[in-house]
Amino acid sequence: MITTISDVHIKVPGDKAYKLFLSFLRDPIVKKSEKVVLLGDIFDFVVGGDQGFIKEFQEVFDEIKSLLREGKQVYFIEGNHDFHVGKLFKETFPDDNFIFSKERIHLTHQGTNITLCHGDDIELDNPSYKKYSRIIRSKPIQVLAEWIVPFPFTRMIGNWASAKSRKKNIAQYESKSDLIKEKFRSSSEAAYQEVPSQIIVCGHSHVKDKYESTLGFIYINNGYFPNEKTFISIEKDQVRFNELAEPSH
Ligand SMILES: [Mn+2]
Repeated sequence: MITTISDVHIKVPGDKAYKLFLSFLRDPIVKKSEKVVLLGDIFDFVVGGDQGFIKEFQEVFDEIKSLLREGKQVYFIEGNHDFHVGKLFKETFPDDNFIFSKERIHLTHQGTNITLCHGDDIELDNPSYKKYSRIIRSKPIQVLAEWIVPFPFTRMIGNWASAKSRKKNIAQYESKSDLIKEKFRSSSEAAYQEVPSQIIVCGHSHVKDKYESTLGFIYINNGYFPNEKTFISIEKDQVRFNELAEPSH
């Protein structure tokens, strides 16, 4: 089984998102899965190579280490709130079972082809966001963030990303969620045309959805985790939402 989650948006240790994420990492369904896929925006702001992030969220990183010790594969796919973290995370998890990716991945599990992406990469339209994202996630900025000026500089980027996202969230929850749902369904269909998978998992939209496309695949998105408190599991060709066994700690 694969379990996957996105858009937790942990801001500070001990906040609601932090506790819920620990509940996810300790959930019995997660504990019996072979692959755990962290699909981006787990943190509201972790950018660059600063070890301070590991200390700040120590309990979370220790819990991920224990999943790796149990022999699970743990994937981390960058979001638009936690990026340029390849160097830092690979140092933190020096384990072949930890798989880091800056972009979407395609894998076959129990005979099912699955695409896993944060979602901003497949999202149709939104040219101003794409321009911003191309700059902020470019190689020169990655080198700066990972090696040269980690903290104050990345904090600035993070605040900028969070402000953009807050604006986005307010808009989404107020009136646009149906439009966004439709847009992500179309975006997943465009992604399917590039690489056909039976299941396409996305985050980023903050709109929870499960949709069977007439093209013959399933698109699923766990939405904004602190509100939904659900995560996704995939067993053979079955994909579903799961409630947390312990939604609070
Ligand atoms: Mn996002």
